[in-house]
Amino acid sequence: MSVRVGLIGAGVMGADHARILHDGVPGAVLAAVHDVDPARARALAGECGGARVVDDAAALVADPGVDAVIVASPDDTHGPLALACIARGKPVLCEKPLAAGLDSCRTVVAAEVAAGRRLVQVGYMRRFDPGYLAMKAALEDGGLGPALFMHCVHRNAVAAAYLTSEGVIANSAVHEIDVARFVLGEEVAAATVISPRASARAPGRQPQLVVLETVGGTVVDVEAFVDARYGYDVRAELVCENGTVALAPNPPVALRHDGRDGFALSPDWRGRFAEAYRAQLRAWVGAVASGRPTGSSAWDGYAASVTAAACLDAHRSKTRVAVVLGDRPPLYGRV
Ligand code: ISE
Repeated sequence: MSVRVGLIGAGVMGADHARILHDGVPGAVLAAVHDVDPARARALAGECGGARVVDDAAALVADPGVDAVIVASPDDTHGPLALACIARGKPVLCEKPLAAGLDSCRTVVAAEVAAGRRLVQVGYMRRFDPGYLAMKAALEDGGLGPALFMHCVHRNAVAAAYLTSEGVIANSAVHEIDVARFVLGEEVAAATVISPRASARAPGRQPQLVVLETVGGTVVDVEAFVDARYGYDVRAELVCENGTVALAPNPPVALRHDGRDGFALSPDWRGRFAEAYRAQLRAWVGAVASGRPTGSSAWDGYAASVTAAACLDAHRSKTRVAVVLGDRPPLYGRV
């Protein structure tokens, strides 16, 4: 029997999830869509197999024809909707962040712990990217020895005018926070942030250099620059005691066109991480069907948000700030 998925939020990411689900996630069907703009919900539902349009987000969660929910609505709705799904015992794939604000993140974790089972997966899709998975496998294989550095680059071609210097950390670099915890299998102990001047094209926000120290002593540096113009560019290299492992810099084919010889870059994350998004949805649907959770947990979502908040403190105070997570509930196993 197919998992009947309800989608809340038919914007950029919601539409992407709906299309991937419709195009081919075995064992799942898009059953219902809600958006604050009903016309947008109707258009997406029509494009993706004619799902029902539901007027109200709470009604979609409660709908007996919906087995599991994708939340891709604005950040401040994530926490309340995750709580509603937990209360109904419905699995939820929630776009990042887990919730707006650390108190709200803690409330979601506490509700899940009280429910006694993992229902929340946070959409940190890089955990399903073949490159990061291979990097993690290479580290775990042991031949490279312990990791010393993880060097990361996160560049967007363009970003919304409203994105601030803080948003560069909380909205973009937070992906490196999550994936560094995933690859290294460790929590972050402290954060420092250094900011260059703003670029002329975006005088209202500065690029950021985030430096994280893990509890085991690995240093992770992240250049986050959302006005790079030339394309979407994400890189990572792990430097270990006996060697290095890096994400392959180029797609499988090189292009000669228009007087140039080189590699095409995606304009944004949907193309660069297309495989990761598909694998994430497949894994989530598999987890819903089997009852064995996967991906970034509510605790991972909380830890990423606490670490991002420490980075924001470090950015404001220009000091090194400790990351304090508190005790990890047994429900979540190890990092
Ligand atoms: C965006 O919100 C995302 O989540 C993308 O994955 C990230 O690369 C981008 O920088 C963010 O703005």
